[in-house]
Amino acid sequence: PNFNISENLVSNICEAYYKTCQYSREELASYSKAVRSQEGTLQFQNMAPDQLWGLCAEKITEAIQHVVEFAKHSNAFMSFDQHDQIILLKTGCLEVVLVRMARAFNITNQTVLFDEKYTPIETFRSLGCDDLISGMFEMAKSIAELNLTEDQIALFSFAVLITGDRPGLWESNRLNKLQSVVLGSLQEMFHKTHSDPPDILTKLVMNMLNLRNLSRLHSKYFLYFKHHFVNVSLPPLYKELFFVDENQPPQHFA
Ligand code: 4D8
Repeated sequence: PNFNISENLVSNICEAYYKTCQYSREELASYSKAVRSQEGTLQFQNMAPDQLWGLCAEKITEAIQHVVEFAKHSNAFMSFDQHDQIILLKTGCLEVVLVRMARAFNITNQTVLFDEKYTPIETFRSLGCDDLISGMFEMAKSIAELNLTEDQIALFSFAVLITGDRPGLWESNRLNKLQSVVLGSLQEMFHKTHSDPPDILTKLVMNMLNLRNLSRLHSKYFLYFKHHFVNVSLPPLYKELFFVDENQPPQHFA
């Protein structure tokens, strides 16, 4: 198929996104009054790291499941072979979660929605991976500051998902072309909402590189935690996505 009929493409991506975004903007805003108290934050800070890691893995996995659904609802994504779909989800799902994190990030008080409450970065201190967590918060903040509309978040997260240069892909060229079409539509949208469209697009493209670095950093910590906290039971999907074992066929995407 070719993707020149970009109007259909765009509306299908947005629809897929609206079906799977978990919280509407209104819901997120209504949560914003629920800010975790200092005592509440301390409770997490004093938690055993393995316990907090397990909890974070659970939450991230839930968010990832919605990203998998997002991909499945997109005709363009589904037009690729399952082989490529799996690589794209494995390498890109955390990046898409981080794009989605920007919507659940409150710039005014630098908090993120976690376990029903907006909570500061200190909540995650006991994990002992400050560089990863602060990188994630920085990323959420820098995307949130761009004031994207929901349609724009939909297109941007889709562009991240269909990155064509992940190792092992069969259809890199077609993915790259599709990504250009999506980014082109995104820039067109910026003409209606932003004063300097090329500038916003440049910022987003820079964020894409940064997202990739964060995803790598997360994978490193994953292997480290998995090795050190052998007793934590993790969601199967989380293990499958981030535990690099070439001999293990994927099972939990269904
Ligand atoms: O829509 O699923 O409800 C964050 C996780 C977001 C990490 C989730 C999280 C999200 C990253 C839990 C732990 C982003 C939403 C809620 C849970 C993404 C931190 C906060 C989803 C958007 C906000 C709202 C800790 C949802 C950064 C990371 C720790 C590691 C050990 C990797």
